[in-house]
Amino acid sequence: MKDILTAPFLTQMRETTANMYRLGWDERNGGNISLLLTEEEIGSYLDLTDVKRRIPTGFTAKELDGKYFLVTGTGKYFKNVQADPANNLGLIRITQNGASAELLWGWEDGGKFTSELPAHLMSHRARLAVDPENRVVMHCHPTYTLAMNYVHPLDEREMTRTLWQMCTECIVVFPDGVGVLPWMLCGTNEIGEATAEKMKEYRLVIWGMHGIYGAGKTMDEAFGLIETVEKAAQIYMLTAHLPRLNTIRDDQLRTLAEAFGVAYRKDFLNE
Ligand code: 2HA
Ligand code: ZN
Repeated sequence: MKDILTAPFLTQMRETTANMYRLGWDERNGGNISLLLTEEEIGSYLDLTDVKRRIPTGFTAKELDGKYFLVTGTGKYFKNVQADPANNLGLIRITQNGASAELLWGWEDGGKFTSELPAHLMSHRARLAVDPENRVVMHCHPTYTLAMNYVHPLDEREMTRTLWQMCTECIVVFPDGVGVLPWMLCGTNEIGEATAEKMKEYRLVIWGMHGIYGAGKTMDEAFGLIETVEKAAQIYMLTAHLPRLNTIRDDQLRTLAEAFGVAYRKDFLNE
């Protein structure tokens, strides 16, 4: 067996959590990531018959049975993942119609998966139905995105259009826009179901006054989506209280989207 600490997926997870921590998106135990892995990817690092523990998930999702996920742990700090992956991360296999997670590696101190596992697994299921190559679901609390939630209508069309106006690249990076949920209790199956419902349509979902979810084929895609929204939200927060002299007009946004050939939410722009 090869040393799992040398596995590319583990390196990626350590680097991503470290980056997110340093960007200020994941204070204390804030944020969580799940990465879908294949048996081929992990088979040379782990004995897949050696189940350390079985942990109930509290929900069902039969489409996910037999799938493997590398997941951040509940109560764990992104700040600590880089130096101590074996206590802060876990690699699980989903079984029993989604009701059980078999721990194959990690959480060596007795820990378990993020409290947001329902939102993650339900979002994986929703994204996989739209894009069979989706692998990553990422949640965090980016500062300016959160700030914007307090001073901007929590409306998908309005929020997306404002973000698109803040940086020329936005409509090209997230032409599908940003889904928005009102404030809801986190860590529940209800917010998981609501997030997954939005994920059928969007790769980005804002949790009102809490944070954001991003999904993608790779860690870079999910990270890049959130990073671009956060940059746009930063520009918004730096300018919202000042007289607006210039903007990217709707016809210019349309020109951009068409020049880059992206399928954008035409209904999110004004005539
Ligand atoms: O895991 O971010 O939403 C901590 C959180 C909960
Ligand atoms: Zn959170």
